[in-house]
Amino acid sequence: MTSRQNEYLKRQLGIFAPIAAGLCVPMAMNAQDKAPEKTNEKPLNIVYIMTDDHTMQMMSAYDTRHIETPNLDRVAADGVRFTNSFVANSLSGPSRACMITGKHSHKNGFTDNENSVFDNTQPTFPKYLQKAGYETAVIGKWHLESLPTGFDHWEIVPGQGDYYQPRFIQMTGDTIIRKGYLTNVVTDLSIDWMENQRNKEKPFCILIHHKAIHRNWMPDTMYMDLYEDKVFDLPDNFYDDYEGREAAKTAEMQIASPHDMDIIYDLKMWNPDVNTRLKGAHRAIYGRMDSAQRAKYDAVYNPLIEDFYSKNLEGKELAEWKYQRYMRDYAKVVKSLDDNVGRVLDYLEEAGLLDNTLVVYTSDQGFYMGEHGWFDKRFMYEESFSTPLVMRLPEGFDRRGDITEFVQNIDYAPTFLEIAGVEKPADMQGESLLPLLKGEHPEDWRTDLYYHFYEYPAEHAVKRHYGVRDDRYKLIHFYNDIDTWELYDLQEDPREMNNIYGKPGTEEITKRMMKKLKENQEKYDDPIREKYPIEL
Ligand code: SGN
Ligand code: CA
Repeated sequence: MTSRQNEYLKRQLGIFAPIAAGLCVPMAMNAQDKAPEKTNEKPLNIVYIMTDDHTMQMMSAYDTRHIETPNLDRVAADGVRFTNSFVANSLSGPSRACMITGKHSHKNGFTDNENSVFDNTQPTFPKYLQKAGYETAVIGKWHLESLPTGFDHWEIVPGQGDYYQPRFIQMTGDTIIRKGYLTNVVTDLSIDWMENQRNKEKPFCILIHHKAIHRNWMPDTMYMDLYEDKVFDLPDNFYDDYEGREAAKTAEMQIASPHDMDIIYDLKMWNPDVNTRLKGAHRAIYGRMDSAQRAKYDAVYNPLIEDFYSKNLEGKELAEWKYQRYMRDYAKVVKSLDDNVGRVLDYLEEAGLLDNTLVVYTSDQGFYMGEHGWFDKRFMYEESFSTPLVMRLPEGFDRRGDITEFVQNIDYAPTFLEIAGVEKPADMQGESLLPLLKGEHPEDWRTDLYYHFYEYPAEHAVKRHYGVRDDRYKLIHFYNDIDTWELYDLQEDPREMNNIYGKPGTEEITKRMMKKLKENQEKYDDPIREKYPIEL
């Protein structure tokens, strides 16, 4: 647990003792407190599975180049795949806050992982669901610093969580250690709650939040040697020089950089005689393994370590070796996740719940798998702005295949409310996806998306920025200690290599996109527009 979280936990358990006892907490619910109008005879359950840093490139429902994810694809096959799915702020805590409130970061107050603490007295969709008679639970990564409210049951990991022998914070305030590999443990706890703990008279909503596939990509023992023979294709812009993109030049998320991607921590090439920035963090993680896990780990990684140091790789050879190592470990962690999503689907089927349950699979944001030479996220560029989103639909929903409308993680809360028959609160900024799930194509559906990233100065050094994207163009303003604009034609330049902002011939497009940016900042009421007013 971080010291900030620890402090908050203590404070909160003192002030809000009723939370731990599972009693009601006073909160700022507004006019929408009225009794829900039920739209379904038999209310639908919601199983929301969210991973961390899982990107479309590594999910075969979206991209078949790298790995197979049969269970994730099963979710999509019995339902829908969103092909234009995006986040509002590509970072864990902010993304989770957007998701749970249905509001952009400037409205829910959780702008970045470093300094924000989620005001847990504000309205969230689980609170509205509880009022509508749902039983709610969250298990796994939480990352909002304050404790969960609006849940009948919760068990969360402190901060980023541990892959092995994970620590969990329980509703009593105790932190306990559970044996095993986190992805399996989160699934065990979730299934146990659905089967043995919840009130089966009520509809339920469970948020199953995995740490996988977050850095530093530690695999489960059974998959430690998986993909070791696989050679992943190098993205064609792996050697990007960031020409014309000032913010990209100073970002610290390059696979090739010894500072950004740590050979010991990230790539597990332990060597007592080599000192790296994050060497200690690797030791702490290794130290959490039990003897059986460590034996398996050593058996797989020790020969790789020996081989690596004997080769003395340099330059491009080293960069490409790092890329392969990164892809393999990431892919192994996805494999366990995929298995565990399969376990949840199997459980729902065996328990007879599948017909009456909406199953959602998504991630807190996308990730770079070597595109632009990077790992990590944060940028409004496509790989990290987008996020996988597939849904298995319950009986009565015949829609199958792709939904191509623009959707964003602020839409999940209003969707779940509509499913529960609760009217969308006036201050919720997202749109319910229910019409899309029913096969409708609302004419007034949004035609552009708004984005705002705040976490700077911080790890990975990605400058603050906001922007707007429509079906063809993207306009971004990097601000704070920089003042640069970027404009992309996604049709001509889908990899966003060519910043055309300020180039002759782009005047009309720029004007149009500036207008859209201004409109979105007004629509969502982002105060940044007072600091950087857009003159048309
Ligand atoms: C940690 C990671 C970063 C990562 C952030 C945010 N560093 O700080 O690489 O960008 O989390 O990730 S590490 O050395 O601790 O692994 S997020 O998904 O939680 O937002
Ligand atoms: Ca994340």
